[in-house]
Amino acid sequence: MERTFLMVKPDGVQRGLIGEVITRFERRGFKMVASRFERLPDARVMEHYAEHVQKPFFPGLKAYITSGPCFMMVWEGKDIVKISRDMIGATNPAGAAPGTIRGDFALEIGMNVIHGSDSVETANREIAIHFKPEELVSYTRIDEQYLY
Ligand code: RTP
Ligand code: MG
Repeated sequence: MERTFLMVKPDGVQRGLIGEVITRFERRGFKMVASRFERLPDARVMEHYAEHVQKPFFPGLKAYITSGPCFMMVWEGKDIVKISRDMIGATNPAGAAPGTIRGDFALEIGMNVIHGSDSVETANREIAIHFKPEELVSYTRIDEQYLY
């Protein structure tokens, strides 16, 4: 089954949106298989945002993402990478559709509440950066027979 890496960013944590985010993914039928609440160490920020390290917005992004704890998660389900990106909405909340997480809760590109992996390949890379294989649990949700 496909997996993705999701992270409630420091603004989302400070605004009390962890539960809201989890509820949306649970209701859709997705299954959380790992989580951790932590302030990201610099080295892991560089690894996670390797594609953005040279960009002009990176210093601001790094300061923001290390400004407080993040809620890190691995979720599992059919087509979860594409569907979770759709549920999260556009990177710039100004263009995020109502009904998406960013479209409902954010106003600024620099404080957009949540991160989600943008491809299956990226998801596998990000899961490996933030979690050890043994931290991912395997279980069956009781409603899976009606979801699949
Ligand atoms: P994310 O990685 O956080 O899920 O967001 P994303 O794929 O929608 O956007 P991405 O292009 O990967 O950018 C990563 C994060 O960097 C910040 N950003 N700021 N000021 C800017 O122009 C700018 N561009 C990107 C955002 O916080 C974005 O989520
Ligand atoms: Mg991204």
